[in-house]
Amino acid sequence: MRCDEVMTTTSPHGSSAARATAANGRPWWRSAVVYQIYPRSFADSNGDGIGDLTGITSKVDYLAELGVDVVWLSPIYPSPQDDNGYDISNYQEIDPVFGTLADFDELLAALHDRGIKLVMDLVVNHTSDEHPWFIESRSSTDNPKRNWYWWRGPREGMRAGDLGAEPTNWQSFFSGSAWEFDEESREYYLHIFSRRQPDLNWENSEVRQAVYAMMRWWLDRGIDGFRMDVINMISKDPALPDGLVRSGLWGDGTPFFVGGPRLHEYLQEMHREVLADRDGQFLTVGEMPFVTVEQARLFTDPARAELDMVFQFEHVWLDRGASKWDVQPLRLRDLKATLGRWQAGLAEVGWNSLYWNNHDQPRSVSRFGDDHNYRVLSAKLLATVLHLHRGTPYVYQGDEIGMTNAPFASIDDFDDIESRNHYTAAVAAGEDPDTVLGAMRHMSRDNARTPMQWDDSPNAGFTTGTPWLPVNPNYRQINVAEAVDDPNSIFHYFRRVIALRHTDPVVAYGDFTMLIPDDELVYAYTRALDGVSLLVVANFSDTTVPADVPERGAWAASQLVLANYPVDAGADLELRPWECRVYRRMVLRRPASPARSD
Ligand code: TEU
Ligand code: CA
Repeated sequence: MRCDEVMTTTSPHGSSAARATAANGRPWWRSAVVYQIYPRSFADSNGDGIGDLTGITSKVDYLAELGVDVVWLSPIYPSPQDDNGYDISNYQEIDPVFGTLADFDELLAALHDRGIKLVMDLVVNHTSDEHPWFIESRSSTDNPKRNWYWWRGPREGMRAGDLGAEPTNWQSFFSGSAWEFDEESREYYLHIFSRRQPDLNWENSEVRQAVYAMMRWWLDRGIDGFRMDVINMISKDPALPDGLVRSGLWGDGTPFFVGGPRLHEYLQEMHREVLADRDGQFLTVGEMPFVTVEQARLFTDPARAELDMVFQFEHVWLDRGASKWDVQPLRLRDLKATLGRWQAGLAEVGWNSLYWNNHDQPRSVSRFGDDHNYRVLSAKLLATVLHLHRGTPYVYQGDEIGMTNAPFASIDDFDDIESRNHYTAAVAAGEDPDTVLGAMRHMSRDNARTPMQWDDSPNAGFTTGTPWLPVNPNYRQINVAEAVDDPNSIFHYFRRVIALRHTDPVVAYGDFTMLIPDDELVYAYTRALDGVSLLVVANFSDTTVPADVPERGAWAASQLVLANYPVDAGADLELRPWECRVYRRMVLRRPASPARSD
């Protein structure tokens, strides 16, 4: 048995990741690729224009053909959908718009039959304001669940309900104050996202135990892990200090609720109470805006039993100024500096997640690539550069066919609460509506949420009804059917990139070394393991440029493993527009020269 061979307990076909630890003692998810599904927009099976579980089940063979090992489902729980499901009113059921628990079990079985795991979205920083816990909590100031949320009276000396009487000056991520006044009790409750997403009070151990019980319930149902929503915001500074006001009315509360004082304690308790004594290995990934490399080393250090990996945000915050709507040009040097620092920072301890986009970010080929003149080439290049880093890659639905940002015309085309609230607040503050819309076309989350493009039939085969969000009109050219039929498509290229991680241990486990960090056009790095070395070179421009890396000639003469252009054998490392190449060679380790000190 080869050192990287995995002891599979599930059916031979489909992806090889298995529930057990890889034979080499490394967790299975270190050689896995995750596919994120946004259920509202994936596949509609009953013509109501909204994607659903039966729709996803009808596509599992497509996912198996792509070769992914894990599916992460964005929330499918009952919800008034104020934030498209990230506002949950019942954690242990399925929203009827998505189906039933029986539909869920059928999907889980269909995925497992193909060796694909299922990771659920855990949204426990806040609930919906329609969750029974909050309805009880709100019902009276002495209700036993009052302290399950953050309730406070008005600011000292202020009259309840008046502007400025909020307990702190914190801004919500969805614009406006992070506090909502409750006429009934004359008190305020905290919501760092929408006012219909009240924050849970994790200081209260009853809250924590209720969450752990709910997690065990889903694990008992056979799921394989959790993606944890804004999990680094669950511990707040109980003193609730005001934040710095940089502009406008509200202050920045993040220093007081991001990476809070008891976060590590809670994550260790969660692991102990939910995962530690459970057979098998599960994947846990924590979404952590603002997290630093140093903090991530602690969160993902296996010895600390907190999380397997985190989603960091530095590389998706490079092209912004004061806010995400203040769009700035992206410099490749900055992108390499950030991703290189995360690679180096988690080389010895911890583990990286790798992603260009998700349901909160614009489409990667439109943002980091060139979706006009080089869509196919740049989509393949972005997959190559991302997937060959050290860490677990995440594919967001549609990446594998190169879906692009959408041509939103007016504010009426947008659905996302973050985008619509921003538009209202910005225009009310006197900003020019067209300028605001311009930024939203670039950065709105709705760019990621247009329906999946399956074929060139009406509504791209997503629904036989009226889609909840318009299908991108470019679906006639960009769709799964066309991609599957074209051996040179982005889809088949993704299959090769994903297969490389399954077949070549250097991809999953090799040491990472960034090359030519100051080059503004070429991204280049090596991976090395047990005498095998890979070189990845990628030209992020529409001009032909050299990849001026060390031992350039030797690399050019070595084995070409992957490329998005046809390459003549031995061709020099002269890269055409948006060209990427991957070379492989054996590097004979030179015997250590006795002189060396280190
Ligand atoms: O996102 C948290 C988060 O950081 C995002 O709000 C992000 O800052 C913003 O969208 C970027 O513009 C998580 C979920 O992924 C998101 O969909 C939810 O809206 C949010 O939490 C609240 O649950
Ligand atoms: Ca449906």
